[in-house]
Amino acid sequence: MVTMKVALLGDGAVGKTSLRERFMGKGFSSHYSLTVGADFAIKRVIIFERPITFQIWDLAGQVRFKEVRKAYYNGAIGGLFVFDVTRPESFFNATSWIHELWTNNGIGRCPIVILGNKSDLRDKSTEQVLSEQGMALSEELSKLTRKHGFNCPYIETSAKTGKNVTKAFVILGENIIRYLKARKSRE
Ligand code: G3D
Ligand code: MG
Repeated sequence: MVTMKVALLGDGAVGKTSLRERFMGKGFSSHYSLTVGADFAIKRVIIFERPITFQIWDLAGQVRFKEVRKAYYNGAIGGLFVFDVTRPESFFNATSWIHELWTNNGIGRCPIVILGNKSDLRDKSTEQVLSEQGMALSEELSKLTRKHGFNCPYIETSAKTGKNVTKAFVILGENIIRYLKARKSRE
């Protein structure tokens, strides 16, 4: 059984915890790690017809200091970067979050899926991050990862309605498998 540690990244209140809850279903249990200042929850999924265990890490509150976040990223093989489509500043922080994760593994060496969350609020909001901006970020990051066997797709989600939530995690799992295969074949 393959276990994949994946980390949720992004500013406070963009919906990271809600997305994880939606994906796990009601009544899941999580385990808090004092050293990491975060908790993880386990979910088994089938990806490319193989059973995989996701260990999904979520920061407890917003940890301010980058040094503390090191342990959070340690051993992560994938990340979901989440921003709020109605809060542009949460999108502009993308590179900072993603590079912090990549600092651990080497630039481009850890699959990432970009999630534009709260898509259900898009029509009600005056401020917006356009789909085209999400796509452009995806394209930019994918230039750095393609040689490692995967892209960094952009997906619009809603933790409220459930739109694309399972899809986001499954695509991340698929890209992790692609990455591991590419890495193995190069050894
Ligand atoms: P975080 O873990 O990234 O800090 P949370 O974010 O999951 O705690 O979500 C912050 C707030 O946004 C919560 O509202 C949550 O219900 C809401 N939220 C999360 N995802 C969505 C979404 O897709 N659509 C809408 N409409 N709301 C969402 P409260 O009011 O509990 O603070
Ligand atoms: Mg949270």
